[in-house]
Amino acid sequence: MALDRFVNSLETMLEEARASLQSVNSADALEQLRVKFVGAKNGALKSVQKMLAEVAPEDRPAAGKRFNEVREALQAALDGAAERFASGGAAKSAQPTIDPTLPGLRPRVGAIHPITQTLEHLKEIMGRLGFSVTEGPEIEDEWHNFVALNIPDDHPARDPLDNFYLATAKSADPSCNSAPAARLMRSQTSTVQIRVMESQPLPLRIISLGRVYRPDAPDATHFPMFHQMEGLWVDRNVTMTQLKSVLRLFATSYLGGDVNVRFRPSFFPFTEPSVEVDYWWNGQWIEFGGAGMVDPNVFASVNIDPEKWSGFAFGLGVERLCMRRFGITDIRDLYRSDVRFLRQFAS
Ligand code: FA5
Repeated sequence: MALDRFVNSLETMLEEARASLQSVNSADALEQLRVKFVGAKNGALKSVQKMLAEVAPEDRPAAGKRFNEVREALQAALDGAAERFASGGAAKSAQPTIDPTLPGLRPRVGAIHPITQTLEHLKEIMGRLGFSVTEGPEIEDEWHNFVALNIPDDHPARDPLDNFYLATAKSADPSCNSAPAARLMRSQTSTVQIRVMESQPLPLRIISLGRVYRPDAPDATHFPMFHQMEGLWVDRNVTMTQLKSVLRLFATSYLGGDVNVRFRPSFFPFTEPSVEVDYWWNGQWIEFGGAGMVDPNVFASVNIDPEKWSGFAFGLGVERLCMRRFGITDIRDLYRSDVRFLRQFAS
């Protein structure tokens, strides 16, 4: 074989290898090129090397020299491409290798918070008992949180240390001497009783669920922010018997037919008579709400004639109901935002 033809074959191969290596875009493709050009068995270099035996003996030293040069150039081109992958070069990031046989990652689906689940469940039960849902604001004035609920000025429930009062700005008008109206984060959902009786025609049968705020020290059953469900039924001849029936029906629907519920005589300024309602759990009575017949003074503050109308009201602690149902023993766990804890209650 003529020297020219041998050198030509060598150079064509080197050119083809360099062109392929320039556009290579994955480590797998690079490995295929390595096998194609320098593979020990059937690589292109090996084939050209076999042709060396056919070169005339006098040309062999020159052919051998050129062969060695091309082999080194080819190896350098392969090394250069391999380095680009090792250092995360453009070629690597341009098209990451994907193994379609690997099992997929299951995306985590969010879950509804146990308190939200409880709120929905309570609405559903009370809806079946004929109560419709109403809402009220979380920032309240003293009229709705106290005055109209028959809680006088000197009542300990109005102590600034027992409520979250908001800082109120003084009027910018210098001629305005009156003190700005006090506002606070509502301490109970009973505020909604007043708002509903002020604005809706009688008879009424409503519930209202939402957040309330008190500066209570957190412990296993207390938190400074919690939820209440308020209920109000005003009609002709509503009685205490109906109140007890509704609360008992509610408790057995929500907590189960075997739940042990008791009513204790108590006092609230806005109901007369008043009771506190407990359920039995883990060897102790847990108070989950207060209730009673609407006090005539409350009716008077919203211009309802107590001679013609009567009503009952109740306010239940939603967290305590939720805890009993889900078997949660510390209220603080509900608000630690620890998804490992909350995920257990995914519905
Ligand atoms: C009241 O808030 C009255 N407004 C309830 C009421 C409404 C009585 C209508 C009569 C008529 P009390 O302060 O007891 O009542 O709170 C009611 C329930 O809220 C309690 O039984 C308890 O379950 C829950 N609760 C009270 N404080 C906390 C707290 N810091 N953390 C969690 N739950 C609480």
